[in-house]
Amino acid sequence: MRVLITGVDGYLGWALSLHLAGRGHQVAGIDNYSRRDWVQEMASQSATPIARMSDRLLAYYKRFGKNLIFHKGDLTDFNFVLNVYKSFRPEAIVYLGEMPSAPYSMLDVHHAVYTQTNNIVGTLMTLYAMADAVPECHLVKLGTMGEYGTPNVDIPEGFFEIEYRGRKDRMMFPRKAGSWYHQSKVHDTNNVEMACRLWGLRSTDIMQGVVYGTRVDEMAGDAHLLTRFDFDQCFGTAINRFCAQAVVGLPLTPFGRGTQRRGFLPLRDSVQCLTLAVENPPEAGEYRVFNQFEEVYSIMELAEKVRTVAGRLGMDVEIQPLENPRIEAEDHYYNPDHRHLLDLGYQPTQDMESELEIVLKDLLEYRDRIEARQEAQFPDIRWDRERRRSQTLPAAGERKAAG
Ligand code: USQ
Repeated sequence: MRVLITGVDGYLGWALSLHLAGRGHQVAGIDNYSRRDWVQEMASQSATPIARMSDRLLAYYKRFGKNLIFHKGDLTDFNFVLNVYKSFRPEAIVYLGEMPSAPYSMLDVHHAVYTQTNNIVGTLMTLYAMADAVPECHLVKLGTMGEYGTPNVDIPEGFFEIEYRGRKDRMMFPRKAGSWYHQSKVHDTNNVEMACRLWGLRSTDIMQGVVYGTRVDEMAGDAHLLTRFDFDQCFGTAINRFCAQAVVGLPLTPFGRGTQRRGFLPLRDSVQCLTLAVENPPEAGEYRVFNQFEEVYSIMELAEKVRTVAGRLGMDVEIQPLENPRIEAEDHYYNPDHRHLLDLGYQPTQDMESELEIVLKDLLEYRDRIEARQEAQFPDIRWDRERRRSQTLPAAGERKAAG
């Protein structure tokens, strides 16, 4: 199939491009390198060294042949997007090209507005470009489990039956996001669902849990093929941050009591699930939702797991909970459904400890790079109105770290 990946230079995008190429798909990718800029803005860097795109492509061509066409450009530029869709004529678009960090979006008004503009406008441009150029194409849109928040009821996959005053309907399950970033995904969800209903487009909206890990098999043996791995307070996710903290001897930092529960999945499973979605498209006009995660854990359980595995590798790791900088429920009910991907053949890795061992061993090689940006790990972006980070920051993308 011809598959276009937006955000191909990112954590998931690069890994997915390798996996799809390994399965014989023809891949095109779009990126404007903003992830590199955002992480630099946070005075951090990827633990794994990321080559410039031209070198990444050379390594890719060596392994998979010349079946990745790369376009540098901005997803909020309609003419650019339309021209790429017209020339490549994708059969599936995997839309990963969004600003993915909750803390980054909570920094200040500039970062909140930037996040929502970039994410919502970009998705809307894609819906219009699809309708104009490739109306049969399948949009695999990356949403987040965080769209639902943590309601005190079971969470279905997207829709639920509602009965009110004796009448029944099937409605989108209510969303209750906890950051401007998560909220941007809710708005995307509403827009994508409406475009399917009005224009007959087809889409799979992926409510993905927290991803962790350094590898997919296709990266083996070539450091140029590694994907990025962030550990700073904005772009590092909880488990990845814990692993980075472990290898440089910092205490692991569950926020608050660490009793928050989330769905998690390794990078290799994320890529497997996105591929299943691509290879099993919905009907024209269908909008479907996949809740994409493997298992639910509390943050403290994860910190314990990282400590156990690091201990086996000879690292002496402490867990030191920090006052929670976020406003989020710590003790809450959490029971999301996740049946659709299993029905399509998703085989969960189910071995978190082995995966953590791979991550820790990979990171030990790049210990110096984590140590060099150690300060970027400390969380000082706060959710509450009164105690938000006090310094005045310039608009997103304009602040560059020294060095
Ligand atoms: N947390 C800690 N300590 C840390 C970092 C995070 O306790 O050092 C806690 C947070 O308070 C939160 C949980 O871990 O309760 C998850 O935080 P996270 O930073 O790993 O993930 P989150 O901000 O929710 O965002 C990440 C990705 C985002 C994706 C989302 C899926 O950055 O792109 O949408 O995971 S989900 O969490 O299911 O919404």
